[in-house]
Amino acid sequence: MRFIQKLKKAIAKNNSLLCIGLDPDLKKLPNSLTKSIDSVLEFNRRIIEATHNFICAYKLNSAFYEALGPKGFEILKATIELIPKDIPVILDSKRGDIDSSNEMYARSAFIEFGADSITVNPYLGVEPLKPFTKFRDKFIFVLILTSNPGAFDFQYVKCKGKFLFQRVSEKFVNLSNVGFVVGATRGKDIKLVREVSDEKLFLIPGIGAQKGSLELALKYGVNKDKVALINVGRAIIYASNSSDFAQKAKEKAIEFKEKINKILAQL
Ligand code: NUP
Repeated sequence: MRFIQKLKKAIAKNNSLLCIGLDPDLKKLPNSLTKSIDSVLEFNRRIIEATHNFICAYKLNSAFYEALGPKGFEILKATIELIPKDIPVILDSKRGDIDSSNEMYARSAFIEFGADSITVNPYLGVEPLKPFTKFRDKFIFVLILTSNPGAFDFQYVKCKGKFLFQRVSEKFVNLSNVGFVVGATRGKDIKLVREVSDEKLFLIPGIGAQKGSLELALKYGVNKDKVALINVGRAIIYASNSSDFAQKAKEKAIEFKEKINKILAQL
């Protein structure tokens, strides 16, 4: 099924725009599990089991799996297989290279790991991203305006009267199966990206641990159908460091889902 259809169904089924970031960090695993690579799949399994009815997607940052070495790749694949088939999976690997190399990154994400979507870096240009977009049932999220302080180094450089991130978003506006990553910490600047298109789907990280504003993220981030993906990682998956971690993650997920829906109802 196409990413967008799968996402719409999951949003409707669970009445949720929440996307959970499954970024397992050995140091932060709960004390009830060994802080070793052997616990990672079990940790993910328990979080998925506890939360999958309250979210519309999972986002897995591949760095957290690659950092575990060869076994990490197996855990990444096994985690994706654990996720119910009706919930879309976004692989946050921020790929982006020349086209022949992107061909391999796309194969890896979509065929080998079975992800529904991937994040990509636009720095090498629009054309080299074709190997990703030619998978018509998949979806790419292009980094436009990121949540980290370093966003100011390049993304806010003025370029023919606008910020570079606006110019980048304009380049992708007419491509289908392409959405934008915008950081919740960017507040009202998200509006500058939304002005480029009232249709594009935004993936919005930076809520919770990075203290972005959920109100502003939704106010300026949702499209004309009132849809955006609100990603929360650490604030949910590490809600407790003892044996109740899955239950606490579930409670946090419900709390975020309800907060999102309350704000949406007022927009
Ligand atoms: O601009 C971005 N900011 C950001 O935090 C783009 C991202 N892809 N991310 C990712 O979102 C980050 O790498 C991490 O995987 C997740 C945020 O997690 P957390 O701060 O909710 O724990």
